[in-house]
Amino acid sequence: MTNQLRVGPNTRVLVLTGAGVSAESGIPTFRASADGLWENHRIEDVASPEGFAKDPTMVWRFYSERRARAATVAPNPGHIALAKLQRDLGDRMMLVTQNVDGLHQRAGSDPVTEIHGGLYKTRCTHCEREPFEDHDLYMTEGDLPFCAECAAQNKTSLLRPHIVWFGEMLNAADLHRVTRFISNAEDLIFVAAGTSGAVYPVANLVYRAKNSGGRTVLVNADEVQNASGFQQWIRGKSGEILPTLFDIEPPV
Ligand code: BV8
Repeated sequence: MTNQLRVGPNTRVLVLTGAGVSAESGIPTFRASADGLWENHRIEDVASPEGFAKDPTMVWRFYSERRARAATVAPNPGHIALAKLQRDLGDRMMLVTQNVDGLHQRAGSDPVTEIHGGLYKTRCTHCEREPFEDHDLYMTEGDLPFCAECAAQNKTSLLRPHIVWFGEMLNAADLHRVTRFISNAEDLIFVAAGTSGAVYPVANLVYRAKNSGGRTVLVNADEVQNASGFQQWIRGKSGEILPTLFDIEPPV
């Protein structure tokens, strides 16, 4: 198959996924579906600190509906293929996802760098307590969650989704780990799968990989905004392409 990527004994593989990788599991993508709207709100307005400050009930409903939906779907062959690749390559592979749905973890991928946060994590808007696992749904104003640790100090602090919203910085340690993986690779393959390359700074990663001498490959259904960064575009569904994409050379 011409589209196979040879993974030699010294090859390191960085895979970046976006909403398109979860589409075959039944989770709508951001921009393709309903032109990036949710209940007639622009995603950028709902997934933002300003949106949360203005209407925390509406934002918690947005994330609660996604929590409920993601719990009803299953990982698809694309997720499963990436989990197998990680088992085969160990620390020679890094999986970075912009998705927050947890499907990579449910397919067995570990570790997963959730560069835009995670749907099933919640944190306090004020205190420094660690983000915690939370599968609860907060659909109405009466459901709004508040921090128990702040309450113990007579403070009222709303809890928020542990998501990187538009206008918020990405986790510096995550970004550092990704850029270090790229710069340490003697022989790098960078694969972006199911992402429109529309959101920064993640959309710039392909250029960092290309400029470091890496091979850059796009697995995507449609044209993307950062197309100039890719040396190869394998057009199609990630669930059909990823399972046979990598040809791993047995260790000598
Ligand atoms: C920051 C969490 C700085 C929310 C998300 C102008 C220029 C440059 C930057 C900016 C700018 N204006 C504003 C910015 C900054 C902004 C940004 O990039 N905006 C965009 C809209 C221009 N970025 C930020 O705000 C970031 N922070 O810059 O901080 C800063 C500096 C100082 C001080 C403070 C801050 C934070 C960005 C993170 C936002 N959060 N997610 C949530 O999920 O609820 S982004 C959100 O969109 C998702 O995480 C998602 O990952 C991301 C991108 O979407 P995709 O995953 O690519 O999905 P999409 O639907 O777009 O595409 C799917 C693709 O799959 C399609 O191409 C389709 O063809 C394909 N497909 C579909 N099915 C399949 C398939 N492919 C294969 N198989 C299939 N079956």
